[in-house]
Amino acid sequence: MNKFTGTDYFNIESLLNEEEILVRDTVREFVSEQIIPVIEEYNRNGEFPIHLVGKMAELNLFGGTLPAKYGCAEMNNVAYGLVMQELERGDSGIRSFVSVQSALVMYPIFQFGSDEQKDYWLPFLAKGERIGCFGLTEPDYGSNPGGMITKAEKINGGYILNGAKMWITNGTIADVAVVWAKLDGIVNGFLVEKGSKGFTAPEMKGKHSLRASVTSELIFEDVFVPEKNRLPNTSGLKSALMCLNQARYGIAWGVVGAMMACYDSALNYAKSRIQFSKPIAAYQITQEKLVHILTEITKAQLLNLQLGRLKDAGKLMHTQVSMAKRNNCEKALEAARIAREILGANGILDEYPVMRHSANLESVKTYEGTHEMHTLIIGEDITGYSAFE
Ligand code: TGC
Ligand code: FAD
Repeated sequence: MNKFTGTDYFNIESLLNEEEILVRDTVREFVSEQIIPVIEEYNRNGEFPIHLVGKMAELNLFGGTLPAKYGCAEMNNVAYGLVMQELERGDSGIRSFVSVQSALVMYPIFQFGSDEQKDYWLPFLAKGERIGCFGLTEPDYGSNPGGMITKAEKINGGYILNGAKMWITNGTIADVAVVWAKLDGIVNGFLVEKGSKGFTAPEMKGKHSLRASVTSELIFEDVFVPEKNRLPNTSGLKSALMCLNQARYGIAWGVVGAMMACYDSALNYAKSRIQFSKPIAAYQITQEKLVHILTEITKAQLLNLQLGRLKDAGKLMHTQVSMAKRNNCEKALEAARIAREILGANGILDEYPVMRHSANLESVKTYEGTHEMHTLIIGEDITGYSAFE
């Protein structure tokens, strides 16, 4: 097989610095050598390739933008985005793992935790010696997490937690769950440790999407959470939403990797598949499809780069993250479906990555805020009218 060299029609590489290119190429090689050869089997078996955690930790991919004093790479946001892009070329489930560990577990501990919590948890999480998950969604509260019913009650020395979360990436394999619950009606963040009495995290089975990722329920029945495990600097739902911005940012970049994989597969296939005595790449309709995918990749890459530069400059608005997440997920799913068409019947086989990416992107378009939620977030920003209710 040819070495993957990226999809870069507009020479966007010329806008990257040396460190960003180095990070991208290192992860690209890792994905080609360590993820792509095994991912179809894990996907088929519905298992997360847990052996990759240590390898990704060696590459310092967890909590990539956080300070070196916690063992993190302290890279800029563009480099972090490129990590997400390359990982998702392998599989959305692997990018999800790193997203959750970095943006939804290490970030809230860093942002809202005490010094003791940061000093204790961040180095373990950076080394992949502890795995985390993020529990916001509930069975009856998905797009509207502010309605959550999971609650904490203050008692001597800590809190008693009751409720349930659903659709939680990494839940069953996590050592620590960042859990959002109402305390006196106000959303607070808590660190719930594996093995706490009354806490269970059964895996959800039967997924057609993100099969190489663990998705779980989190159930809390009178779980005691010690005072030291409340994130002291959270302030209502806004704190949870701040974490989502970090994860949505990574998704906007990640799905470009999935698009690249689909484009690469469709282009190579179209050049070699002969019908009516010619490669199907020689037909205008196939060319239009390939051009459409490539154009959407290029637009998404440019959107992401500016998003990253704004984030690095501290000027990013969460509505801009919504626009990139919304657009790029929609276009990635569309690209995967078109790529599948180009491969004809072969497109449904796991000999090619296209159908796996297409199925994964159904989840990616839904989680971290559905397409509709991001439409309404941007709609409210530009019109001044909230259309959620
Ligand atoms: P609302 O009244 O609009 O907002 C409450 C306060 O928060 C502020 N705010 C934000 N702040 C920072 N970042 C954001 N993205 C923010 N969005 C809102 C807002 O200004 C307000 O501040 P203040 O100072 O006035 O109090 O809250 P609402 O209850 O009306 O909800 C708004 C809505 C619908 C946009 C929000 O709930 C939402 O985003 N819903 C979508 C839910 C979602 O995305 N869930 C994701 C769960 S985690 C996940 O899916 C992980 S996937 C993992 C993987 O990669 O595998
Ligand atoms: P609902 O909110 O029930 O929405 C159903 C449909 O109604 C959607 O199309 C939605 O856009 C539409 N809709 C809802 N309200 C409106 C409205 N006001 N106007 C117009 N349309 C509306 N959550 C976590 O907390 N942590 C995780 O780690 C996590 N990982 C996940 C992993 C996977 C594989 C998946 C699939 C989900 C994960 N989620 C996680 C949950 C995810 O964030 C939610 O699925 C998502 O926020 C949508 O919620 P819902 O599925 O309950 O859909």
